[in-house]
Amino acid sequence: MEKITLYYFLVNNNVTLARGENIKLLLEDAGLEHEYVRLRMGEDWSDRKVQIIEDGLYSGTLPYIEVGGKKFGRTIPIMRYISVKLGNKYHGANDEENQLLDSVADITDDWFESMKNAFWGSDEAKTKHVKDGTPKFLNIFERYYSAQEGPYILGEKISYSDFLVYHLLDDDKALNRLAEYPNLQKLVQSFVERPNIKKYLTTLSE
Ligand SMILES: N[C@@H](CCC(=O)N[C@@H](CS)C(=O)NCC(=O)O)C(=O)O
Repeated sequence: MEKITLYYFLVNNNVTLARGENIKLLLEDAGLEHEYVRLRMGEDWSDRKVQIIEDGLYSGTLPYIEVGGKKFGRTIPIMRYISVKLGNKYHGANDEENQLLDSVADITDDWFESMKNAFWGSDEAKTKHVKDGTPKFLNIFERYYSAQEGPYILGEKISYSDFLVYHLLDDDKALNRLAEYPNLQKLVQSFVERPNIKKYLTTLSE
């Protein structure tokens, strides 16, 4: 693929927090040439929002990517688009596998929304999310991953949904809450050992 430019907010001064990082991880894993442009909410966002709506990203939201002079929006559709461009590299092998990936991806969106509402919500909402919200999603995903051989949702082959689940575990500070979730542990152990991911994660801790 041609060079990809990814645009997303820098949330809370944390370079990995929130939606853009799902795409960043996929770009790293695939070894694609890319640039990651970080925008700040208050600064130039309102002008940029008007501009991207004019350019056809009608929801006016981040993340989006620019490739070959065209813009493409929405996290999960962007991941699917890249996968398709790479010959379905991060898709399933048939309609049923792809339905499973769709379902898992859809639930990660519920999880993200729950986490986001707690993040911007009251102390009480935050406490409730940590106590009830996170375990609710850990249980759901443990069930999904325990139904497969693993380590990934489709077995040996990684798919775009695995990136979404891994990154939510990270965003929701659940990577160290996996003692009772052996299949999610297996996912994380394999994910962080993927050569390009391992290299990228090292750059984050430098
Ligand atoms: N489901 C969409 C959500 C897009 C979305 O709501 N993005 C937020 C940031 S996470 C945004 O752009 N907010 C600023 C705005 O709506 O003006 C996706 O994953 O792309």
